[in-house]
Amino acid sequence: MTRALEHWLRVEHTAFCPGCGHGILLGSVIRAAEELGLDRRRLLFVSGIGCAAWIPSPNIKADTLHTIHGRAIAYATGAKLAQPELTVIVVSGDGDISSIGGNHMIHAARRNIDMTVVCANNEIYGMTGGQTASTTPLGAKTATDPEGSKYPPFDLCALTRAAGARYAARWPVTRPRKLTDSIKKAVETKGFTFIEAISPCPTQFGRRNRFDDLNALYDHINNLCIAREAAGDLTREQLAKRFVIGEYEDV
Ligand SMILES: Cc1ncc(C[n+]2csc(CCOP(=O)(O)OP(=O)(O)O)c2C)c(N)n1
Ligand SMILES: [Mg+2]
Repeated sequence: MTRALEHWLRVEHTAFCPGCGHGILLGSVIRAAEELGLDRRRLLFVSGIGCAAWIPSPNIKADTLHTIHGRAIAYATGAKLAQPELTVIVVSGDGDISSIGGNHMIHAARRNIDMTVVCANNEIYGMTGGQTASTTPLGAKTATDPEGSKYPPFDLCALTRAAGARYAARWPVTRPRKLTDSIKKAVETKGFTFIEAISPCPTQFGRRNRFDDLNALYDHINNLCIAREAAGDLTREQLAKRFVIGEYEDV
């Protein structure tokens, strides 16, 4: 962590497992806050429950609401309605935001509540032992689907855009500069905006899916990424296991 960002941190070390992508996302979030020059007196981070919910709280030195599972966006909505001058940024996990919290996600997008939601997608419920999430890839092994998940995952950017998000973007944590730039753009865009950060989970996802070597998991995720521009020629089936990366915005 560079010196310029240290004043955004409350802690010297995070509690994330070795190789977890959430720490890289933490870096991108505070770099975006720093580069935007966000005023801490008008800034609120909100998270639910899960490993990713620890990204803002206790790590970021700003006001943080560490709430209950699946309800981060509901709390964030309340805070924004009570104090419209706040910049509200939700940072939480794929399970928290899009599985148990999926209804809040789509309705906040539909109502165009002015907030940015950063979803750390590690494709699994990391903290509770590796259960299947709404983002788990078809065929991926989890604690609850030892034979492989039977259902396709949500495309969270398409889902939030269809529900009304003014801006959405998807990047893996291996592209931290892209993530930072998209978080900045999302925060600066009025209305509901959504960032999906693909964040590898070596402990729960990697271990069950035979990525014993950390590099293999990171390589695997990088290899699955395909730019939006290049994805246009592929069929739904061909794209089913890929991460289409890039920005989705109004023209
Ligand atoms: C109402 C309720 N249901 C279930 C739980 C158990 N629980 C806590 S975190 C979590 C999953 C978190 O997964 P995710 O949001 O993807 O975060 P990750 O740990 O993967 O970063 C679950 C099921 C809970 N705390 N509260
Ligand atoms: Mg998760």
